[in-house]
Amino acid sequence: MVSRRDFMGQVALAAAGGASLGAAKLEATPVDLSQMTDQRPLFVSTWPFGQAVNDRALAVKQGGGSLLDAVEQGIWVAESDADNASVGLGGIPNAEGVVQLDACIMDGPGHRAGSVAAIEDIEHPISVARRVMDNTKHVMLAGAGARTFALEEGFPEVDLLSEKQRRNWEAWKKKQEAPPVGPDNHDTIALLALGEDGRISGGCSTSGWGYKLPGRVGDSPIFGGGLYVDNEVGAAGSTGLGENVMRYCATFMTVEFMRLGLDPQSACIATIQRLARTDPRGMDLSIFFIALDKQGRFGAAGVANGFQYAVTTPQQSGLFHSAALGDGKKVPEGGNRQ
Ligand code: SD4
Repeated sequence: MVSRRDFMGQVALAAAGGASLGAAKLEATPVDLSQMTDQRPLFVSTWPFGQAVNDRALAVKQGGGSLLDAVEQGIWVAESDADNASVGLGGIPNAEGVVQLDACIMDGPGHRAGSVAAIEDIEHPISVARRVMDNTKHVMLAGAGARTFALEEGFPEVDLLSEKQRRNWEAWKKKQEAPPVGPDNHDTIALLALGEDGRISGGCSTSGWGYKLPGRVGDSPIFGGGLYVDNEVGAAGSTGLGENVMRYCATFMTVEFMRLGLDPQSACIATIQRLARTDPRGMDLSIFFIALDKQGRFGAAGVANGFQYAVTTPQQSGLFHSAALGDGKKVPEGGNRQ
């Protein structure tokens, strides 16, 4: 069994290996042995709050649920946490003070997918995304239509705006400044899962960019944006400024890099390098990726230091630091919202 401390002890090496890659080459970093496991199920998710999500997912799976149940119900933990200001209940509202949520889910076998965008008044958009996948002929529902569908499916109507976020929003409205988000309460949950039978599933859920324009849809409900799953290869998820992810189909790119032979961390690095070469902003993109492959390897990379991700199997659970590219600046106070 590898303890959390052992996990943490190995991360510096992994990060250093990632950062040393040349800018234009498609090449693998040496795989850190702590970044592969034959233990199943394997859950990999974004940010330290992903650990509680992984724990729930593991419990659901061990309790007899499917891998997809594990993904869905794991994500419920972040969605129901009112102290988490970037997912579900208690999320930061849009510029009009309305919480609008984005989420998607993918199931590797059959390449099945469901998604909701800019949905209001529903605590668990990940479950609505699953119903879209399971109960409709469609892949994505947005806005008022998504909300109506959810209510018809029996989801309760919930006031998602917490008192704290309402006060913050009123203060923001007066000043129209950057949102006051602390380092412990930011960002999207993306959860990737590999089952005992090689099945791969994933989900993603967020309240998106705080004080966004009403109707803004980020990368999180977009396949190839916030999430991509390919049952032959692996899965990737993203957090950060969605505008800089969805323009590039970045998680699709990460999975395709893995198909070409890169390990997950190298694939995340190669994705960021590709975007940075193309984008006028270079590395100034505020983006972070996690990935896992069919063999049970996992990894992450971002354009700044300080992005942590959670990894859980029945035998071990811990946080890793991602490889950091760019100039190694820290994730800014307040997460990556700008
Ligand atoms: C979005 N990617 O809506 C999400 C939010 C996020 O760090 O992850 N913020 O753009």
